[in-house]
Amino acid sequence: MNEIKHRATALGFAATGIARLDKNPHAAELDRWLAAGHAGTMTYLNRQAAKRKDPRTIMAGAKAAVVTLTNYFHGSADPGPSAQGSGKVAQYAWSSDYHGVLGERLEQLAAEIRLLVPGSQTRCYVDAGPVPERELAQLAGLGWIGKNMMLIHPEIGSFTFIGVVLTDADLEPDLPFDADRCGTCRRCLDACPTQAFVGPRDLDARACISYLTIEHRGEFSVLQASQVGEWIFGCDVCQDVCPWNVSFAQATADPDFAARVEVAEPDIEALAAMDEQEFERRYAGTPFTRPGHRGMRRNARVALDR
Ligand code: B12
Ligand code: SF4
Ligand code: SF4
Repeated sequence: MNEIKHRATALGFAATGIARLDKNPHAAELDRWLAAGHAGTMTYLNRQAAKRKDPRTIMAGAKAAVVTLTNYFHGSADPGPSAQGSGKVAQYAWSSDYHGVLGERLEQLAAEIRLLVPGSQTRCYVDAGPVPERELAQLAGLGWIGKNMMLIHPEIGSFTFIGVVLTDADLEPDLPFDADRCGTCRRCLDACPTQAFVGPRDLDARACISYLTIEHRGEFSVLQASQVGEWIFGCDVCQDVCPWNVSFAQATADPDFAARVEVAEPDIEALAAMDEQEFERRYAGTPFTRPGHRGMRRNARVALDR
């Protein structure tokens, strides 16, 4: 369905592919990952497992997934230490909350699909929802799953958001991206500051800085605090070192993803002392609302104590 892809490009998506919905061929990997406890306190992943293992059950009659990538890269990979007085924030969080921006764009794409296939139904997902997004992106031909578990597009790299429109329209699927272009490389596994990878494509989220700074509630142990280091929201190390990003990632020119200095380079001294009202005023509508006032104050204090 080339017309859908043309319309997706016009809406600002960097790449689009179509996957036929079927049983998830890597359901066993998900089961093993959950059984090993690698999801930590993200218990919603256990509750959603049945749907992730068979995405046809997410929406009645769903036959296909239109999968999109949106580039959020802001500049050269591995930018070095954070600016003076500021903690490090993962690049995907440097702008306004992507859930809102992409949610609207996906709704526009869904409306186009319903126009092209009259009578069809659609449902949009980005990040929140029981959708195995990386798996569907690989099946839709958009790239391979790297050893760092990221979906890597061969011409764009991995600094991308995945957005999905499920539909009951009978769309012609793309071929899956079956090659594994990691080869013998293992830079991401070796560079992870917390050794969070148990093996290739197997991440113990409990040790991942992204999980610790965003999902973990309560204080950090002494070990966790030392591992988190300068990062106060997310972590980019396993993507910064990836040769596919070093060679191919291009900075986005999309105004909806323009970096906001108060998120990209937050003043950690101010953040560590900030009251809840001020936090709401400054950070409403940004990704910082996920860990919230408490979580971000904890992260800033730990970064200050280094
Ligand atoms: C929970 C979650 C996390 C957790 C756990 C991460 C993890 N590795 O699973 C935490 C909080 C740690 C996290 C961190 C990050 N996340 Co996150 N996260 C998710 C979420 C909500 C679910 C992922 C999940 O189900 N994990 C469980 C594992 C087992 O499943 P999976 O990742 O889908 O992996 C499947 C494949 O790997 C497949 N598989 C296994 N072996 C093989 C082998 C082959 C050959 C193939 C083809 C497939 C395959 O089986 C698995 C099960 O189906 C998704 C959104 C979504 N709805 O899917 C976003 C998502 C994966 N995250 C995303 C991002 C951006 C990040 C961060 C980069 C953010 C940051 N900078 O801090 C980091 C990256 C950490 C990393 N290296 O994975 C993006 C990834 C985009 C991309 N291009 O890949 C997603 C898709 C959100 C989005 N809509 O854009 N995240
Ligand atoms: S995001 Fe950071 S801590 Fe998490 S796996 Fe990648 S390098 Fe390790
Ligand atoms: S750093 Fe190397 S092993 Fe890791 S995802 Fe990139 S190419 Fe694959």
